[in-house]
Amino acid sequence: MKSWPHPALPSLPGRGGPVSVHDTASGQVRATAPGEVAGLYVCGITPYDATHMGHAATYLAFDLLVRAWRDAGHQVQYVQNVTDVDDPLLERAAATGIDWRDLAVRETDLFRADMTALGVVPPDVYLGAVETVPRAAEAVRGLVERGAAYRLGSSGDVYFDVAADPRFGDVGGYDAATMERLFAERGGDPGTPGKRSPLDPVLWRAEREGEPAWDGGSLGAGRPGWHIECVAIALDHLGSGFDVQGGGSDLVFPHHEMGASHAQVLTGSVPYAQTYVHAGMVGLDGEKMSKSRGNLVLVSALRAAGEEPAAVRLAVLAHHYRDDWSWSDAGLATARERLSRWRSAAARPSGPDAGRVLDGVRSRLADDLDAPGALAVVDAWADAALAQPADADEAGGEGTTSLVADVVEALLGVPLRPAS
Ligand code: 5CA
Ligand code: ZN
Repeated sequence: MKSWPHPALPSLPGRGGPVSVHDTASGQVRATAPGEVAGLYVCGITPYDATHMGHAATYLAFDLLVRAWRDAGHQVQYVQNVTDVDDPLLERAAATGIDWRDLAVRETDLFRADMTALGVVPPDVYLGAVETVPRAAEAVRGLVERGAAYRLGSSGDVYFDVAADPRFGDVGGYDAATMERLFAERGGDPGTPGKRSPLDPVLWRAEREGEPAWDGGSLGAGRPGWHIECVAIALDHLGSGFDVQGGGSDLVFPHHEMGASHAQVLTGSVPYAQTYVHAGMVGLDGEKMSKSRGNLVLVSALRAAGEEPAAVRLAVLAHHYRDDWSWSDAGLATARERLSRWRSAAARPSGPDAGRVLDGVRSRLADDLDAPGALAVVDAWADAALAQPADADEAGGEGTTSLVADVVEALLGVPLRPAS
């Protein structure tokens, strides 16, 4: 699947230091320790509706990680999926009388346009579930061969036996009751009769009347379960033990827990990912923003209303990626003002010491992607620049404003120069 165009990344003097992020599995902020190539898998959209600010915030969080890793001298192998066949997509397509494939294409196109506008660095590998069904089916057959999966006689569906992974539960660290609750809330089927454990997730859903299906070889016709799709793509393009598995915090359980277990049993290698990084949930009026609730602020609607993407970006970056927060017009207004101040300061011929901005933004981002801290560094510089008479002979001298503009564009993705 094609991804989207790469934003400009001005080069900066020197290098950023090692990047630490919060790991859900250990509950600690830990240094990522990639080799030359840093491996990142971020769970992509289910394209049955337009991108909302919650999705955008999650992709912006990992965009900061990619930028910080690049600045630290790593190449980044960034892999993302599109869940372009799944129950909610099929249901929405049926309800609106549109072919599910057309719906997925339409919403994925809109997502690409939104990501391009927001200056999000694209994944290097962007793959749909549909185009990777054969790989997912192979992974399911591998789990059957290892005795970690079983077929339900009633439906022919194949389930993963969570007891096959002694480390099951390590990603989220939840107790059994919480796992059961979250499993039921987030697409699982704890009540399906005949399962060994209520938590066992489906690996291969046998063909149903009116649903798309693919040849699964010994599995019969059907389609893969959600978790194994991501695992098949990640193992193919990153291999076991890659650096960061990312997504929103609603994916900790069951999605990332099950994915880790599938992969660990399939490969015999532990851990699946070195670090599990989760972005907080963005809400509106105190409720999680979600397609199913319909309380959405869409990136495309903001763009259509003439909102500048750089302001939208700053409205998101004013929040730490791990926090849950609510989108508001007031937050967007603050972001517009900030953008305008930064631009006024950057338009001056010179300003205060830019090296402190470079070091400060680098060190804030290296510390668990502290975007609000990075914004405060730039705010302090802009305030000092604007407080000086326009013709003052500044300490930083010529080139300072240009370096600050490069720092802000390369590390925060916010262009300060007038569009040429
Ligand atoms: N296709 C699956 C992942 S394989 C999926 O969860 N799709 S999604 O469209 O529902 O969400 C896409 C990404 O946005 C996921 O990483 C999800 O965790 C994140 N996300 C969804 N809702 C929110 C929200 N309200 N706030 C922050 N992130 C969110
Ligand atoms: Zn996923």
